[in-house]
Amino acid sequence: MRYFLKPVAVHIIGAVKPEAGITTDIGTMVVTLTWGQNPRDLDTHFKGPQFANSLTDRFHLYFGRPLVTIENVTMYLDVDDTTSFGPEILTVPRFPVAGRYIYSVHHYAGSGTIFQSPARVEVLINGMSYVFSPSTDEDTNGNINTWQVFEIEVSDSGAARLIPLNRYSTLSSNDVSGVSSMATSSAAESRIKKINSQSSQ
Ligand SMILES: [Ca+2]
Repeated sequence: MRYFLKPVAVHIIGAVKPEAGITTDIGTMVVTLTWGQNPRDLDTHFKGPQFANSLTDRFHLYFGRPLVTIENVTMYLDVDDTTSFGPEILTVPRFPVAGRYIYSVHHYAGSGTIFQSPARVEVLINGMSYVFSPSTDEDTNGNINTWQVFEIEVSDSGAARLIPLNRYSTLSSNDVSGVSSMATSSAAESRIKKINSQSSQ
């Protein structure tokens, strides 16, 4: 007779080495971003392959493009909260193709930092919960606005592996996740933000 370990919720707070990968089966993923009063506007960014294993043809799901459909799977961001606290919820019904998917948080507007807020990211995948939050303030020069939180590596067989990243950098909203996205000018982005703020009031 074979026994199987019952899945146990795992909480990952702060810096975790990338090799501490966790294997999960393919399935729905829900990512919830919450934060404090300041900065008032943090943003969800999610990037992944448009075709299997592509590192160059990437979709970029964020407030400017909150719905992305690949292979008949629609991934979506529920709302762009611009007035503190969140939540912003990303739903991935299933991973449409093999490859690497990266989830990042970007400080768009408002005083304070991702570290001071502090930002908090909860990942639910196949009944497991993973919670990420910056453990220490690494923003020594006050310029860091991007937190690459984690990566999901999906194999050709469909197995998904969550890999904590906890990388910090300074990027424009267009460049979050390190791969240049489909063109959205800063001016266009500001207009989108303005419309969203007005509609949420
Ligand atoms: Ca936001």
